[in-house]
Amino acid sequence: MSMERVREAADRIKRLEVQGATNVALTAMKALVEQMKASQVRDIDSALHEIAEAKEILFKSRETEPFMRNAIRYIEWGIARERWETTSQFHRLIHSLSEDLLNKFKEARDRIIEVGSKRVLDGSRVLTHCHSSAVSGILKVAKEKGVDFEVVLTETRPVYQGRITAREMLESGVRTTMIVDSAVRSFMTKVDLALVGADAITSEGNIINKIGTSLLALAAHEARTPFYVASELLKFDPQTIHGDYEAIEERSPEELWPQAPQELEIRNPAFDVTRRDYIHGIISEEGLISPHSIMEAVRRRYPWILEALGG
Ligand code: RUB
Repeated sequence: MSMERVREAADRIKRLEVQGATNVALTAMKALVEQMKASQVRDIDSALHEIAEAKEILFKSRETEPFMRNAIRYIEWGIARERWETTSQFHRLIHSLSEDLLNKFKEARDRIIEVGSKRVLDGSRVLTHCHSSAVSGILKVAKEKGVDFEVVLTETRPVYQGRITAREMLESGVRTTMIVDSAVRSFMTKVDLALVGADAITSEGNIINKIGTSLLALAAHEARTPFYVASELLKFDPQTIHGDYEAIEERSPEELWPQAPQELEIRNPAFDVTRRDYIHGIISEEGLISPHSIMEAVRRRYPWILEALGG
């Protein structure tokens, strides 16, 4: 099988045409489902073989994306667990597994927005970094509810995802100020809340998000500004339970300086780790939880994330 749809999605993800953990997971899952619906698999072995091929391509597109990996493993796990005998039964199963997942995504996001929007208070200023659809969702709903607040956001070097957030905020009528990433400490005393998204949550309750997030958390800690993370527990990486580190994607040096002097070494990690000690709370589908209780929350809500871990 050519895996055309999967390859095309992986390319768009790699190029950042699709950006943010949630959009990446949705795009990867939809591509896999389309590919499987077009395929003529007749038995479990050939189905699992095709999924393995798709996983190989999609997982490499962006390394630090457990949400995408969990979504694909859910489909794989369902195919291995459910009874199906014909190609058309297989196609129906794929369809219902993807519908289940989409419902889980939606339920989780709705709850995060409901909980998170209560943390945005009248007269307050919220600092954010990068572009997170969870954070944008919270801020948009707070605005719709009539809360009068402002947003301060970083431009987010090197590829300026802050501009995406800025446009969304302005379209929603939120007063918005952009700062350079290195101005975070200067502005931390002028804001009431720091709110970011996440790409990954580890078993220790640490979170991984756009490079610079951990600096923001440190500055928030020093200024005693509450630092919250809005994230689906679906971003939990089960491999961290076994001691594995979450891989941090390293992107092209060209993003920093195209045609830089050849002898210059450029490093461009896309994400960094924020220790749980700096996180006031994770705004999740299980409510506002402490990073310390992450394992219980995942076990309660998504036992399959722990069961479906198959590489
Ligand atoms: C995006 C980023 C976002 C998280 C959460 O990085 O760090 O904060 O992915 O996003 P990039 P969401 O632009 O490199 O993908 O809340 O949409 O899942």
